[in-house]
Amino acid sequence: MKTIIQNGTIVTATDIYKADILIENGVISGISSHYAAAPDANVIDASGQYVFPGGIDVHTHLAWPFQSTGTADDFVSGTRAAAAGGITSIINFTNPKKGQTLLDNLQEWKKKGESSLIDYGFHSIISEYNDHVLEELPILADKEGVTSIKLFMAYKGELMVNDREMYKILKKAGEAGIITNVHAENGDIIDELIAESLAKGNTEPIYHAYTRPPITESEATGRALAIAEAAKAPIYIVHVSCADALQKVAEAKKRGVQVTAETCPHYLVLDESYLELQNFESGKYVCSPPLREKWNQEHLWNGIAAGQISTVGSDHCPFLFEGQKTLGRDNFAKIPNGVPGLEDIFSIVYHFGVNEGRISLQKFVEVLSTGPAKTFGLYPKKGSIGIGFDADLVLFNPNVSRVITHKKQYQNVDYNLYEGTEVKGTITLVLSRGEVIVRDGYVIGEQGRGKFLFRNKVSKVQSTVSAM
Ligand code: DUC
Ligand code: ZN
Ligand code: ZN
Ligand code: ZN
Repeated sequence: MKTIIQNGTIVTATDIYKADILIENGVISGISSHYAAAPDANVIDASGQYVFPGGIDVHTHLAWPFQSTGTADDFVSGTRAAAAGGITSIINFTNPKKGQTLLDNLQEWKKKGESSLIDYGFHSIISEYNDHVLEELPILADKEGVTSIKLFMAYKGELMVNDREMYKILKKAGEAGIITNVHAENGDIIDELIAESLAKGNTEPIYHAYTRPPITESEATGRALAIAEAAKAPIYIVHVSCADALQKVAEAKKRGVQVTAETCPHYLVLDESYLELQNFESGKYVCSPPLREKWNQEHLWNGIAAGQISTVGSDHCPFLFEGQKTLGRDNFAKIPNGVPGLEDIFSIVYHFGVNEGRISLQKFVEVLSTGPAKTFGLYPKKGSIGIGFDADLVLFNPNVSRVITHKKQYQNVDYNLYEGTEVKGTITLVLSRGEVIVRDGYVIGEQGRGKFLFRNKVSKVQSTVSAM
């Protein structure tokens, strides 16, 4: 069966044009000014709508054990939420058990991934350095198509690695064609600031922000970039939240460091004042790095427009308010760090970015699809609309508004960060490899249809920089 999408406005990272799309066997087989309806074709009318490449969210924590609890979405609820929100591929973090090899750990995560509705890959987290880890890296890339790993510079005792370990891992990863994600916060200073704060009886959620000030992020960002430079390896800085850290990225790019930077919707739209909401509503907004003073947002948007930031990832790390976030009612340090966001990333970036004039339509596609695909070895299979690409497509009506509410979400959380926010633009149809998986807000695709993404090696980070 063929599918023809007629009369839509196709948007890629470089172009906007009206054309019809022909899909055969899940792949885009033609783009033309017109394809006539045929008896053997399923025809979709996209008049008045944008046709975007499916979103690629490279920062998700589905089914993730963390801080003595675990995230509220698994691969069933999480990938349904993703699909509903226009995301057709995710790359999720693994979480290794102490003493387990990366390869054994990956097999466990691939099993979990089998219930996915959309296509999925993994970044292998390395939290325990040993020589075996180094030996496994080339196998991970060559045999498993896992071409990215993740290191943490915070969460000592649970995830943190030291500088020497980082250097050795980055160096070997770079040689193996693997890009290293880095969570850049100075864990030692933060642990001391938390201890000082609690000793003074400062236990409210706002102290989460005060004990993780921008200097702890910018210092670690600068250090991570220096380590990557010394190791001559590509590096991906996850969740850049503030102007000072972004400045470190800009300086490193100037020196020729192979760095790609990501920010998240919550840093673009929400600010530190949410951590002062009454009745512990503030607990809902605790994530790391923390929400920042509002003036940082303009720097992040400008960073996207100028190409310093190449991707927006959700950092979807959902915890229930009742029973999980409330663990820290009397002590901010016990609030699990993380916020939900996968279902709304597309809407939020479109509304506050494109609608409000901060970025172009092409830039929107670049940071949500093309940039992530190029950075993580999925391009040119995913990440654009062109002949030979998977038919992962989002039909979007820019003239219909919707109000975001947790009452109408697929993600398994009892709240939404953007509750009550009206966003202009609504997803009407989502296709994954040519199959309609979401129609008018309803997920109709079957669980388990998602495929594991065997990714290309990342020998050199391809620049996704372009003007606004
Ligand atoms: N930050 C979060 O908010 N959650 C997961 C881990 C992290 O780094
Ligand atoms: Zn036509
Ligand atoms: Zn992180
Ligand atoms: Zn994260």
